Amino acid sequence: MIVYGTGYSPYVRKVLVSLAEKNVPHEHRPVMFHAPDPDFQAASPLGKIPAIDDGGFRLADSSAILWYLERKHPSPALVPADPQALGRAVWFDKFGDTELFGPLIVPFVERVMKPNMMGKPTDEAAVTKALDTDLPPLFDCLERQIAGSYLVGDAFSIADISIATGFYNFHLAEARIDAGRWPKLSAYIAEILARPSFKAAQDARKG
Ligand SMILES: N[C@@H](CCC(=O)N[C@@H](CS)C(=O)NCC(=O)O)C(=O)O
Repeated sequence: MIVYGTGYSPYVRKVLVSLAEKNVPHEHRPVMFHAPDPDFQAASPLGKIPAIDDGGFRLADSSAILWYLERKHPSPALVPADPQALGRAVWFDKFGDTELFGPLIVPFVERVMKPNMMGKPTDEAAVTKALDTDLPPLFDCLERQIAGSYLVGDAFSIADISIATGFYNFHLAEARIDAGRWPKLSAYIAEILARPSFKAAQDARKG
């Protein structure tokens, strides 16, 4: 299986973590979004990352890919079987990809991408707005949801992958979760990012 997309992308990381958890061999091609590579373009109709090519079967979108991987490589399960747990896991996946992603990626875009990859200056006011205004209600929400090592039931799942993935970029941008204000979230994210699968995905980020 070929995985397209730079490992700096939180969405690509979802796929790399899932593959590592399931121990599925793959070749990582760390292209940027909208890369002119025709094979990547064929796999990603909108030019977004991630996309995969699994022996000629092409698919884009991190959540679609995670569900595909779940059916093709069911063990270990990353999608809960219990209906209520499944519903909550899908909710967290959507929450991570939509509400959380936007403000969580701001410090990385402003402090890492703009100066180092785009030749543009950092907008610290945008970082301050994300950290002081946009993220606290979302962190409050997550703090209320955390009751153990995992977000859903007693097993690691797509919920944990989708919520934790963007915090890797958050940390790269020297942003931190205030452990005094959000102790459960801070400890939970540290634990999830320390998993070998996240470490493997982090090692693949260069490119
Ligand atoms: N819903 C998509 C979102 C993927 C996405 O937006 N990836 C970003 C990179 S982190 C991208 O390709 N951006 C380029 C664009 O939006 O045109 C997924 O889950 O894979």
